Amino acid sequence: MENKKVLVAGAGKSGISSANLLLRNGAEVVLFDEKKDIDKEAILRHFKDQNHVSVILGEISDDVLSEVDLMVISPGIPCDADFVNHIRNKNIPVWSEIELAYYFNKGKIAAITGTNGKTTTTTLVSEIFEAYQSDSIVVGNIGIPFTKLADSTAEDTLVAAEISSFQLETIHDFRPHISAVLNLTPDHLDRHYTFDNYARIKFDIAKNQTDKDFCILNYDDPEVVKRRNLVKNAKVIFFSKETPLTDGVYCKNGKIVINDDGEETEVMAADELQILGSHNLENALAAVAITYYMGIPVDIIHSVCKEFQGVEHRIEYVKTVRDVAYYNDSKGTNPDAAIRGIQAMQTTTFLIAGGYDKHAAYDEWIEAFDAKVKYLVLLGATADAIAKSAKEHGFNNIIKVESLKEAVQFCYEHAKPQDAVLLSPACASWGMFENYEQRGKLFKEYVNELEE
Ligand code: UMA
Repeated sequence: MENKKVLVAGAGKSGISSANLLLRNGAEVVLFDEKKDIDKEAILRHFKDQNHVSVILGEISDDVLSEVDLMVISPGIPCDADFVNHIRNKNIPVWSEIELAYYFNKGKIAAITGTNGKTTTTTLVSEIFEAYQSDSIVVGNIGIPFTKLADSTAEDTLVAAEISSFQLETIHDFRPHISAVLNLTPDHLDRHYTFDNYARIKFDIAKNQTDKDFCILNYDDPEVVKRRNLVKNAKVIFFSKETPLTDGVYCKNGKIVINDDGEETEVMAADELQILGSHNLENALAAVAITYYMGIPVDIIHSVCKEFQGVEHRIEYVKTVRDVAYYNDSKGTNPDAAIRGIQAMQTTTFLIAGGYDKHAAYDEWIEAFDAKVKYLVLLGATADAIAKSAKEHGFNNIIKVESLKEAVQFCYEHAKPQDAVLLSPACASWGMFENYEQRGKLFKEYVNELEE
């Protein structure tokens, strides 16, 4: 990258890390963000070397676009934005932040995608890696840009990477040793337009893999299985909750079993897992497959899996106030994830939902309420659409509120002992919050403020 002029698009986490990685490696950086009203000085403070970086906010001129050798694009920026098309028309390459990281990475990558379960699986994989050797990192959509750590990796570094469809759209050479597609349900259709297009982008995670690599797929998800042929070269390893497989990881007589070329090895009893729900069993099976084919001994996989407690913002118990238990599932950012949230509830529930509009359909999620949801407390841009859909399904206990704080307060005032309150929005947080973490943290803060 020495002396290359690189346009980094987006001045969020990914953009700042990409710019710093490029600066460390001798490039000249132009950092561009379409938002006009962000503090330029605050952005510049992220860089030790400010002589080789300039920041442009709002609009970028054709002259600047013409001068660059490469553009690195942050995941949140749609690939069909005008300025991106402009760059493409000039035949200037556009790299995803992940592609830039891969260019500098030396480690062995396990890259995990899918609609849901990515963060839980990536976290479990990273904990298994860490128990095996301290030289391991966890990066990607999970919240730590891969570009932050890519150039500190060595050949033996184990990299657990959570990868989103946004990040996969502009990869070119990115080749993980292990890839995984956990499941596929419609998400981000405002950006990818069709489910098939979204699914194809997810499978691009395996497109550069060779016959020395492995692709881990969910045998119980028909949308994944029917796209199996999109994996051209990597060896496909399936995982399944119920079907024994040659070359795969599955449950048999209550045990999690690895079948490697016809030879079965028992890993653990499925009920040793502390993470609950059948979706979490799938996440654990995937993590077992990923780490086993990465070469981690089975006893280490077992000991980490049985201690694993799950992740923040994913059906996370917060507190019980006046005999009402509060759960934070802020990471339920699409209807399918939110179905898992409501399914995990054991009692009548006040459900707080709504948020940014990704053009999702809410029918299946509302059908999954299954008489368990007592009240639907709605906020955000999708409140009206969800309310309309709920009423069409005969669910009328709905209230619209203006803020998350008001939502918590409503639940506090109306829930009866033994009810639960669940924040599981079925929508992204954007528009009202910076991200799902901020939404989840605020929810916990409001719950913790409630009087006993
Ligand atoms: N921006 C523009 N034009 C646009 C959109 C955004 O200029 O059209 C600018 C914004 O003004 C902002 C910057 O880009 O200043 C933000 O960039 P970004 O949206 O790519 O966000 P980052 O802070 O770089 O965070 C990204 C991921 N965000 C998204 O994919 C939207 C984070 O995933 C990820 O953790 C982080 O990189 C580190 O890798 C979050 C996410 O919501 C958790 N992911 C989606 C999901 O999980 O469903 C895919």
